[in-house]
Amino acid sequence: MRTSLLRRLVTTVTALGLTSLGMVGAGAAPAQAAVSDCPSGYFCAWKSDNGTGTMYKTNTNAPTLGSWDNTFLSVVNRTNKFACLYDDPNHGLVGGVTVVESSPSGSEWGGPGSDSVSSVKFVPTERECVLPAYPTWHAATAPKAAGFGDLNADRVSDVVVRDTAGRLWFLPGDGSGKLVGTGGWNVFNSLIRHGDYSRDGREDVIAREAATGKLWLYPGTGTGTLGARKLIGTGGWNAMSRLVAFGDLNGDTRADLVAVEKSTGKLWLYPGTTTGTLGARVLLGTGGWNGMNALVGAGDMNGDGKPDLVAREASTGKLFFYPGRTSAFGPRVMIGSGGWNAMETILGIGDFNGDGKHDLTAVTNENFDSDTCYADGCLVQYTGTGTGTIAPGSVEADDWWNLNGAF
Ligand SMILES: [Ca+2]
Ligand SMILES: [Ca+2]
Ligand SMILES: [Ca+2]
Ligand SMILES: [Ca+2]
Repeated sequence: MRTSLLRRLVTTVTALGLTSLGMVGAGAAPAQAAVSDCPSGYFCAWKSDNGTGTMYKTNTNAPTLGSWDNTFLSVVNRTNKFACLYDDPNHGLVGGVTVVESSPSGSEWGGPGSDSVSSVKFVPTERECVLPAYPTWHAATAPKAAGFGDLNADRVSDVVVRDTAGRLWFLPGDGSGKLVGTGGWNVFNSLIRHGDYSRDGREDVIAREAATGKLWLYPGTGTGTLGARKLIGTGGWNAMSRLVAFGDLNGDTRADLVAVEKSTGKLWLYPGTTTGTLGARVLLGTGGWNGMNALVGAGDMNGDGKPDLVAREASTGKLFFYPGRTSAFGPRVMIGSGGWNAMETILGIGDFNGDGKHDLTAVTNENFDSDTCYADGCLVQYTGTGTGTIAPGSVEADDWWNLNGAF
């Protein structure tokens, strides 16, 4: 779907002979408008293919182009947003759409990929040229009490998505999306949830700051939004390759964190405490956990009351189920025989189909190939059987591309 809707702008500055512009000799005609005449903060277009002649400019959405309709032959985007060029007026999607990336300096310019541009729109993320900022998420009401994978406590499994502009979107499960983080979230290199760390009965989010290795708690408010953050790890958390917000593994009813130590491959339990901070760590796995390239806090998939772990083995693409015990995991069981490296993200977000059993959700990467989805950006749903295993996957959406994580 994406390739038919989005064409990338190819810029070839030197091939278009721009270097000769401005080098007019004595007695020559006055210099024409050139690409460099496009003001900072504007999108500009010309009827010539080399950025000369009469110049069109705008920095606001243009549903129609008047006398400029179907005339753009060269363009430059000096705004700080993506410029979407539509073959249809009014930003319609029947014809083609070209995305022109931001080039504030104006150094990147070229042909628009179409001589039939009829409207222009500016958006913060590329996907918004053709789709909402957030992807499609549908889930059913679960019969059991709220708690796992349910930030707004309505018993419907929900997802939080980060977009490429650093915003957070809360997807309640009815196909809609709500902006819950207006920007700045790209400073984190890990975003996790699953469990109530602050003990107010609401699920919280934990974020690791890439630049500092600090760990922050963003308390859930119970509506899908997040409250004022609190520092729960003063530094050093970048020594961990993977963090999993897990639910309660040690059985004290407080949610815990599980993490893999990069240098040793050890798996550690960081217990939640009465104050909402993390207590002294406990060894869960003596080594080898660096061989896993995804860890998923999946909730209680086998129905014994203890949350379980799902992990992907990097070398084989196999998926394993580790049943939770008290401050430990039982022997693992293979629940996916291969191919799981074609998933960009594997999410444990509770019971999405409302049968009372925890399920798994995955978003594909460029290596995925099936009858119903090719390449990245598909949402594949795997219903849990209640024993820790999962049923074959079903592709439920194809608009999960051009995002920056989901949790
Ligand atoms: Ca919910
Ligand atoms: Ca605990
Ligand atoms: Ca369990
Ligand atoms: Ca289920």
